[in-house]
Amino acid sequence: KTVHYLKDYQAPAHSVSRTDLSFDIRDSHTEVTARLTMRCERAGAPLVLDGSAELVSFKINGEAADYVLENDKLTVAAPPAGGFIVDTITRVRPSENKTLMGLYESGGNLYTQCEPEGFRKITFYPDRPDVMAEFSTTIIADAKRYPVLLSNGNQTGGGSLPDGRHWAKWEDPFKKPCYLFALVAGDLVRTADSFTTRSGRKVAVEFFTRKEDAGKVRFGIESLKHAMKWDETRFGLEYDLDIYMVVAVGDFNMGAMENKGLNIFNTACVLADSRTSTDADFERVESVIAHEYFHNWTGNRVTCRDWFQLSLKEGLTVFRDQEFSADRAGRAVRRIGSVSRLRAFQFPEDAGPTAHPVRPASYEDMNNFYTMTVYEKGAEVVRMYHTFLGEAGFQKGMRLYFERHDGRAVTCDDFRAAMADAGGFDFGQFALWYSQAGTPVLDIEGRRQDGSFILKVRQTVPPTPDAAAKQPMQMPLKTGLISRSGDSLEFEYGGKRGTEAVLILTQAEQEFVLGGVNTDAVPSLLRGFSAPVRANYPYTDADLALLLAHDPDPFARWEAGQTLLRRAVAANIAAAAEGRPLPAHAALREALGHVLAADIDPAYQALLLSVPTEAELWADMENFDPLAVHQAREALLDLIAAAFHSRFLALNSAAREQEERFPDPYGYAPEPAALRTLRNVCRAFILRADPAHIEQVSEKYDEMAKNMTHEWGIMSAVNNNPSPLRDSLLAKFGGKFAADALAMDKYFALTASSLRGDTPQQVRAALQHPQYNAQNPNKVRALIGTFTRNVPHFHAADGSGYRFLADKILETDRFNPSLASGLARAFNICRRLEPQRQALMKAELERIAAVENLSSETGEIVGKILA
Ligand code: BAL
Ligand code: ZN
Repeated sequence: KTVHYLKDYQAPAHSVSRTDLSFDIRDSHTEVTARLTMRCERAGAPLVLDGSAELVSFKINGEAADYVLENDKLTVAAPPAGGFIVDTITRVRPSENKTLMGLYESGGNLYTQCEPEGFRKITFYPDRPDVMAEFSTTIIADAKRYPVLLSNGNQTGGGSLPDGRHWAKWEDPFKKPCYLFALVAGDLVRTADSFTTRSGRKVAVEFFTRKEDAGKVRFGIESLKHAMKWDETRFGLEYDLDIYMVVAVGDFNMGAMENKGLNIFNTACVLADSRTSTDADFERVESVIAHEYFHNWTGNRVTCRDWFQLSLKEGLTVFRDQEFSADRAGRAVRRIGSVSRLRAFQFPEDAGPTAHPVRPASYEDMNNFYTMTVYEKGAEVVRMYHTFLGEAGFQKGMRLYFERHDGRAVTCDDFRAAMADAGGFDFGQFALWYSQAGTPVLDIEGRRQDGSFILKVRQTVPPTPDAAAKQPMQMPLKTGLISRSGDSLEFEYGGKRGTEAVLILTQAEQEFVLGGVNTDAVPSLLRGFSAPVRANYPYTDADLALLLAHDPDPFARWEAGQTLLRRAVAANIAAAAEGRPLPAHAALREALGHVLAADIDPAYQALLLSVPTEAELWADMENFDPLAVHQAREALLDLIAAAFHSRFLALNSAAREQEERFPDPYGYAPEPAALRTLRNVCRAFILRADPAHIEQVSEKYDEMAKNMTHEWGIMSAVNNNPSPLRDSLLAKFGGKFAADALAMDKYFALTASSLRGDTPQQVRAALQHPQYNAQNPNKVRALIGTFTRNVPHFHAADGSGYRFLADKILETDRFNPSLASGLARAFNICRRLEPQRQALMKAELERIAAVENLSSETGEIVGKILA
């Protein structure tokens, strides 16, 4: 195995100023002609090009050149000094390429995916992000089979050729690394629109889909135009080409890809209509469309020097898409959603065998580093700059970043320096956020003393596989104080008086004196989740109930409720372990009663009623039995459902009445969507309290299923129901949406997430379903990926769930290693499980590791878990 280290970085020995490509698309293969205009940047260095395609011809300055081709590297020992031309011809077979990297076929059309290292599957090239060139692309293909021929930039030529063929030429005037190259050829329908930039330039907006999907692009187009406008208004950034294209493809490893001027999207992240997409799907489309658009500046104009710096573009761009979504609608709800995701998926990663810093120090296969840590924790790191500097200071930092680095490939340190220099703020210690893995823990105590409230904060960063000893980090702790009567108290801090302050943590142990506090107070901590940490404070249940009722910060208020809920699950676990009856949770029920009666945003109310997921609950557990946690959580849900059955019925009816008053009640818009979120929470509790209610649901299904959000909510609410009616409803759902691939993903997810005893058999049967396709990542994630989050079945005590997953990983690894290694991450939890399950999981991991020809991607993940 080859390990790549950040410390070994060397600037490229050869640069490329122009890359002129020609793709001759034939039935059996595609011939790729590449002309690279290169220059030697380090005298005497050999020329090294990455490539794994079949090489037909290789010339330097028009002459056949001597080279050695080994391990996907072509080396010329003594290339010319100064400038020279490299001409290569390669042959690729897109229809045989099931990795979905490089040039591949999906549904008869051709698409590319080059990030991070797919370009080398197309031609021989210095496939690294710090080699930036201007590209031209000529595509020649049969006009009937491939009427649409697209690449990056602007189209500068095209026409007919003999034998029914045609050609198109595209030129991209902006220098870019090859990972941003894209090509699409196929029979696609174009939906056109336009956007006029603030300087008055008219940009063509074109979305391409298969014919049957053309009716589902309107929302994506509108989202793009909102994103273009927002980036001008909030970040002062304008689009730079004359055309912006988005292509939807059903077979795609990622969510979407920001190729310059020619984004390629997983259909799941661009298509939306309310009959087949939930409100959550609409929101995802809006945010992913925005994310890819925002990359045009943060990623494309300024890119990464090397792949260790991936978070430079991803953390920043996630922060930007989060802010966009928050500005569009529901800042509080969006923020809590991001924090929940971070806690459910990134915290476990940061506490497990694949933990790595936001800027990893090493990798075996870069595909394994498109992680929650690089993306979501990276976004939290960017958010902390924003919290320290404020909006104006942060934007000043962004302007300086672009002034210094536009058109270049740079590092996370360059970004940090721009923020520090523009803001006059010392971010020296902040560098640790890029080099230390692990979620910091804050143990906080508070006391009143001499008219002040004193907070004592102890900070520890846990050991991770890469490093045991950690240093304290610099971070903002946004804090308020709430009086016993629920008022926000004023206090003095840092020479200012107010109801909120940002405390700056820098040391392992620190005291903060909040002055002028003459009454009993409860601290409201980590407001807005101001740093990606676990914060502990010895709150009483009464303190938490007070914060849940009165904290003006929506995150801190929600967090108080979550802490109460976590404590309730923990109490259930303890009682069950000791054979005691489960507690009655009177204080929690009282607090939830207030939440149910509160006149608040329904989407926020729904969040306050959500019990933390198992993945979140496991966060501070070792040597645990996942089933015991699951049962304790289920018991709490049962108790809440029973205690408030009539309230949930009433709330659901009230929300329905409000929903029906909207002019377009079942189309997507934030306000009715918020009502539907609440309604679906109510439905789940109602069916839990009264499983026989499925009979009415079944009778009235068609009347109730007004759009996909309703259908999804109803189907989710009956999904664990033992009645055969659940099976007939699910079968009906599957029949109704048989022709819609994205809706069928929901069918498979429902099948795999049911808690019913027959789920493993149903999942196995689904593998044979005519609409299932083991080579399609969306289907595999919907069925197999969902199954790995089905706690009682995946963690079945006999190891059958682990065995099933291992079989699927091995099958998938043979043709799509990225997809397989993603599935393997479900085993990350191994070391924290109780010994028997740990042994069962380990046996499956060892079975995978022993397979000959296992991919380096899957091998890296499995190897780290077993290490
Ligand atoms: N760059 C890979 C897909 C994304 O993060 O936008
Ligand atoms: Zn991205």
